[in-house]
Amino acid sequence: FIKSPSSVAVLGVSFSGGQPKGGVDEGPIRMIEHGILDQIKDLGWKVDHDGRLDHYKDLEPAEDPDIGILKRPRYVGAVSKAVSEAVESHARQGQMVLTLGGDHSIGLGTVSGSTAVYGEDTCLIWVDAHADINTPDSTDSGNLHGCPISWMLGIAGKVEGFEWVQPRLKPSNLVYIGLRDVDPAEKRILREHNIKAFSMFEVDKYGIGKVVEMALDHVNPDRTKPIHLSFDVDALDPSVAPATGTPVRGGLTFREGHYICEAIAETKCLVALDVVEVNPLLGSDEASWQQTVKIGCSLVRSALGETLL
Ligand code: Z70
Ligand code: MN
Ligand code: MN
Ligand code: MN
Repeated sequence: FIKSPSSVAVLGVSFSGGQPKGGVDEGPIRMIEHGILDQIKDLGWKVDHDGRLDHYKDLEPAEDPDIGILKRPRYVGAVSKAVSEAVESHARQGQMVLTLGGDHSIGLGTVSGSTAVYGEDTCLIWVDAHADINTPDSTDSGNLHGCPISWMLGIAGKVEGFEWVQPRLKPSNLVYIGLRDVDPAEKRILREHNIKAFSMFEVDKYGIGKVVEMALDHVNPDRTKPIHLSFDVDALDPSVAPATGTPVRGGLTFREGHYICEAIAETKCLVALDVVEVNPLLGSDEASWQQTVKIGCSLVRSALGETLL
């Protein structure tokens, strides 16, 4: 893979079907209105954005009845397939791929696009309050943004809409940072597959610098493998990023969140970045959603090298 690409493709995925709250589909447009594209250009990147915000409305099936408890399975599956193809085609051209979400179900698409190109070397760093690793059998909510990783690992079983998925992520190449709201069934899955996770407990215990170093040492000891960073803004403390669907207290500070992005930028191994679950219709007032949009943009800039001298 190209260690320092000069061009970044920006995909706006205006999708909310992986969870019940409206508004998360407005994350991309608000980040673009806030100036994220020019901000990236100002960092010296060539920005490839076709001006489209994909709602994938044409992929919404006329009928999409629940499968067991799973909500909108065919729509979520179809959107992730389209996202995967888009990410793959840009990555094949040697571009960094930035995906602005949208709810985290689209992570199945973005990561599938990366692993299609970079294969089993691909490292996935999932920054989140949640593990998003429920299987269709283990989920209690039926919200598919809580399940994308189970498909990547090939433990989801067969579900209509997801036949296209090729599980190419090795459990040893996955690491979490920021967890604090993990379902009992998810804890069993993490243990069973020996998946490395740094919860807020480890962030407090070791400090963010050590945690990121240990996370990188686990998935990418020589700093030679491509990294996909999937950043759910609910990893941040709700006082820092209030406008998100499932805020959980006790999260990352402003600096801890940015530090993760900066340390990954420093490796020069980043090939893809997702910033998801920004919901401008949530938060108590105008200032609180604007603060969240602004932080989404500054996380992107940090991951793309802003803070490095
Ligand atoms: C829970 C579930 C989740 C985000 C909530 C929550 C998952 N484990 N993810 N909010 N971003 O429903 O499966
Ligand atoms: Mn394009
Ligand atoms: Mn998530
Ligand atoms: Mn989350």
